[in-house]
Amino acid sequence: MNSLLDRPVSTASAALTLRRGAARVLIDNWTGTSTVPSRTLYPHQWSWDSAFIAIGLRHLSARRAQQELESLLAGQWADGRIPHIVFNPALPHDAYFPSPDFWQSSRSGRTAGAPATPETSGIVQPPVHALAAWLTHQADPRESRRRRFLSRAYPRLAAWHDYLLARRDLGGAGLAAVVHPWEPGMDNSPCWDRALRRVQPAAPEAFRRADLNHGHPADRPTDLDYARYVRLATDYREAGYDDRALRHGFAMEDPCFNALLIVSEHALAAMAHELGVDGASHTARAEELTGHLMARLWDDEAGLFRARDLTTDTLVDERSVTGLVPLVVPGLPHDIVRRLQDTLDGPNFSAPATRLIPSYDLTGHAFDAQRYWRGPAWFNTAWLIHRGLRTHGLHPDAERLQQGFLAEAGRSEFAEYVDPTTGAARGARHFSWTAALALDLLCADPKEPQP
Ligand code: 9WN
Repeated sequence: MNSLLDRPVSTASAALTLRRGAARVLIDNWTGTSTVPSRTLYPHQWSWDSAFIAIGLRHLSARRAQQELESLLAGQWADGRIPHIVFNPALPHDAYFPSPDFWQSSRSGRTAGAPATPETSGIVQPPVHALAAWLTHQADPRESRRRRFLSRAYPRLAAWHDYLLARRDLGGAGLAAVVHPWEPGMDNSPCWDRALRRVQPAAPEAFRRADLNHGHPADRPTDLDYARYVRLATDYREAGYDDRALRHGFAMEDPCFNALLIVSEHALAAMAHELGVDGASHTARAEELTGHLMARLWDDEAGLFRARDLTTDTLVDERSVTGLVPLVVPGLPHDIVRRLQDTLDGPNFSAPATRLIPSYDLTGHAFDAQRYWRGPAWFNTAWLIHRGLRTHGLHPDAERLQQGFLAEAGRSEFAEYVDPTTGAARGARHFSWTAALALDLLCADPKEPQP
């Protein structure tokens, strides 16, 4: 891999140092078939992490980026779901909780279509994969065609989206729902607090956390939160992971999750075009979803999107970065784009010290600058919003965010997240998607066509 590090670049020396550091993280976290988010805290393969990782990895090795996505897709279930974790069988069960013997995918998920191997979790994460696959293809179309990367990935990614819209439209309004706080990827967000309070916690002796072996308790969810996560996952497992067989105790339409589905439908349309098949249904679906997103989740008064709690059929009264990520949707009307831009610049989300975007309202009652998803700034959401700013031609704002991103990623040693008010590093260090997305900002052609 040294040849990758030594590739000639025309950037200034600070950018070169950052680029080398980011490449080093990705090389160190590569297992041979995929990349772990963190060697310590998250030692298996995670779904949306792998998509973000591929987006950066494509600048080091397009082939390795393809393998990253292919190894995730090897864990796909016959019903189309892409599980949120694909477990590494070489690791001991106590390396991470919940482990394969908790999810029991090959046994409890057999009817729903879980593969016999590898073992996986039974829940999902945001569908950013088709976007990642398309960007990976674009990084080296010749290598992609040689390996038939798109023709193998496209049907699987289409099946994934079909699963989300056929099985997860729990509100019956055309959007995909998440059924566990781990599914929107922003696990500990105050957005889920009220709904979680309705969930009966699992008994403390029913599980043993592994995250506190590596993470600081002040950064991580509480034991009570964990007990509720365990209850929801146990109920799902006991229903055979069949979305038709239980009334989910937690069901939300999440703005970020659905925005990524829209962007990924546009990416599927681009892939279909490349493969010479008709992609009109993907474009039509993306447009329909955009209409549903605005009709169901836009809060005009607040100037951002909100999650909808399907148990009460009400919008969640919290301001979170999930409500700003839909800026990444290409077909948003101009007035919504302008309102989102104002919200980004306003008192709830503007953090001048880092120029990053907090995960939760800086003035909110539950704001906590260090506990994950309750305030800290994350690099994947910054990357998505940066892409959205560029998509809508807001280049000076995009440039400012990019400067903040690169400064904080480097200063924090590619931390999992940072305190948005000081830049202090929190969570894991040498975190893969932080490195991958920094690499992408350093290497991507700003004129790259966006699907
Ligand atoms: C549970 C791996 C994952 C990310 C999530 C992030 C965190 C896991 C955890 O780490 O979640 O899936 O144990 O806290 O919230 O977005 O995909 O990096």
